[in-house]
Amino acid sequence: MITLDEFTIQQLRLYPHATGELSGLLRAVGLAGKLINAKVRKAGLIDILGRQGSINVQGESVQKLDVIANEIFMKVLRSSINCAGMVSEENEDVLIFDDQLSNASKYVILIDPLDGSGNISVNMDIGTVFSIVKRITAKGTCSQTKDFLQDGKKQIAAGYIIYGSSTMLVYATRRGVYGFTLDVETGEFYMSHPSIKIPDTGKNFCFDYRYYYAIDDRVKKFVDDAFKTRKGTNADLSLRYSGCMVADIHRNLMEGGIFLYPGRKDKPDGKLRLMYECNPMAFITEVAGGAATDGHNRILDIHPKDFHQRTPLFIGSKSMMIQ
Ligand code: AHM
Ligand code: MG
Repeated sequence: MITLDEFTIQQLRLYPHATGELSGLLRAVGLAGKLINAKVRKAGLIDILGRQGSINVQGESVQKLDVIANEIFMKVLRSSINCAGMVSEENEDVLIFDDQLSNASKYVILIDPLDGSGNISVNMDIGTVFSIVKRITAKGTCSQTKDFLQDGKKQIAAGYIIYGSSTMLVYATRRGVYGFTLDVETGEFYMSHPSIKIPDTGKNFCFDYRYYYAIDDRVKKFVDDAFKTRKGTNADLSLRYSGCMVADIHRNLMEGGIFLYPGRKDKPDGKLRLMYECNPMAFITEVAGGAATDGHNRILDIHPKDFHQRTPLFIGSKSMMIQ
């Protein structure tokens, strides 16, 4: 039984020059996840369900739990002193931690504190997604653009937490993808999935079909072909779409499948955010042996221009990808 804390410390020993900051940062994310989990588990009993009343930087209605999760991350990461700042789906601007120790940290983090927030009020899966990059400016001079606006392929680590029938934290470094399940009795994340590899194909096809008539002909054909009953091939494909990208991609990592959120006539770049949704999920999926593109190009090669920019996303088992 290896805990998340023990495992990150063990990993540290593999690198003689490591300072322990990445391990510390991953443990801080784990702590924030436990605090959010504690709220989620009694969501129907305390006053945290429903809309908060404001509209976020994305123009979307903010749920109370979105705000709570964001505040938990801001507090935990600031006091962990293992990152120099954070970008969040819920904050318009970059948050730089300006105390001396944080500002000397090697890493910055980009987060969607609560993914799938439309699922909260109906007690369905929700998640957290995070991306960690190494800052490139000198210590004490953290820069909003240089440090945070880096290509996805520069990620040092990325992960997600799924608040599902159990709560899991999954993270990837270039070495592998590791999954930990929260034991609520002891309050520890224990390693449950030591090496996650995505099957090369699978049964799951995750797409919000209501957009079928607004997507371009190429993607329409991709969807049509997937569901054509061909003996011995895709006859048993299931349409799965939970409204929580983290949950759908998690299922595909376990069983094989594809998730797509394409661009459409009214939203050519789709909905999902590059920096803290698509990049981290693409990094994890690639390390697990899968693929992630915007329909043409690799997600991890996109040069970002804005912290909150969107991109179409096709992600999952290699043999199921759009060509
Ligand atoms: P959120 O981060 O505001 O919750 O939005 C992201 C979510 C994804 O988890 C999910 O796949 C998608 O939005 C659902 O959107 P749609 O209703 O357009 O299919
Ligand atoms: Mg999201």
